[in-house]
Amino acid sequence: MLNISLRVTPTFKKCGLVLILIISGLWWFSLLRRRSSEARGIFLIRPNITGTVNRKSNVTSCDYSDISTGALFDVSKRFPKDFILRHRPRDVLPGGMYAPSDCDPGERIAIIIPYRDRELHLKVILNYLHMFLQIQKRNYRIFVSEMVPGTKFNKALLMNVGFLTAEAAGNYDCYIFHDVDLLPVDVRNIYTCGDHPRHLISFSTKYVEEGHPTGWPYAWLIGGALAFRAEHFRSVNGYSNGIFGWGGEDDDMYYRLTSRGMLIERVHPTIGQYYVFVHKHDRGNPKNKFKKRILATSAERSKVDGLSSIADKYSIVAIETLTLYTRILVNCSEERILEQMRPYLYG
Ligand SMILES: *[C@@H]1O[C@H](CO)[C@@H](O)[C@H](O)[C@H]1NC(C)=O
Ligand SMILES: *[C@@H]1O[C@H](CO)[C@@H](O)[C@H](O)[C@H]1NC(C)=O
Ligand SMILES: CC(=O)N[C@H]1CO[C@H](CO)[C@@H](O)[C@@H]1O
Repeated sequence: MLNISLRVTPTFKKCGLVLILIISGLWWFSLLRRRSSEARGIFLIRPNITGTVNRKSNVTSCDYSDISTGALFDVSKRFPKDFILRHRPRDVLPGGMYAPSDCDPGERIAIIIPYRDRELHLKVILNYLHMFLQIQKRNYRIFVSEMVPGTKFNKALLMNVGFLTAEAAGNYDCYIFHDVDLLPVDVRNIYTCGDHPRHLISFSTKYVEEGHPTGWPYAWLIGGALAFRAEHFRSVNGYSNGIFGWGGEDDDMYYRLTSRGMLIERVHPTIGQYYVFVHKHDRGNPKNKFKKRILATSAERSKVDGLSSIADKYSIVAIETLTLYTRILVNCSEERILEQMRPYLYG
């Protein structure tokens, strides 16, 4: 047998490395392109809920350099819930739409809140977010995505349906998935998308209470408030459809993003502060027993479990244009979805 010993010069090594980088870059690029074109055309178009606040053609762009307000309240104190409940948002159009009249923010955002049985939190967050986003001069619409009574909470599926509905309604520039019990404290934390998916939280009172003095328990945490451009969200195939009950969907999203080499931006801790309502663990929303298995299969499963496979898994029971938000009522069959996910859940 020939014994070929290949002696590599440093330059040759460098060239090889660059070549490998280029090739893997191209491979990722083609993968992402393929994924995003695959996902297109599957979602439902519901023209009846179209409606966004149009960009004004000749008003000047909003100036964000003059947002000097910082924190709206002191996170270390009791949250002024009564004040927020009394506060009535003004100038909101039906469906929870708003755009400033004196300037153009240049970006339209959809806030998507997956919701289950927390009426007080919903009231507080709606009042609060309208105020917060109006101070920030954002052009936005708030969607609340909810399961029909009697079904188990599937937060990730609700977020997917919220995304598809919002996209069909207004083809937004930016989609922000937002928990119902989280209040952004600092107005300088502008609700907007970046070049990468952006996690808006870097400090949360909930984690301080749970014994993490930095307000931050682990590096890969991306739950709570996450901002995507549509192409970011589509390139990871959205969230999983098969996570019922409490927990796992955000870590699953983390692996979806990182397995595709996507970077995640995070808002600086000085302004990324959130107040979190403490609540007892919801009844009727048990911990997800497949969590371990789900997180072990995230990367592989993300190719087939998400926006690309959602069409036959849910139905929209109603879309209501309410005073402060657009309500999306969703039905799905847990048994049927889990049956389809069987190979990933039972191994
Ligand atoms: C904006 O456009 C409208 C008509 O489209 C015009 O009446 C108005 O004067 C314009 N305003 C400015 C500030 O240019
Ligand atoms: C939800 O779907 C199930 C079938 O999967 C059906 O029996 C039930 O009536 C639906 N609920 C509503 C409120 O549409
Ligand atoms: C064609 C159609 O279904 N139109 C409906 C759209 O939604 C509004 C309420 O938001 C109804 O009043 C219309 O009848």
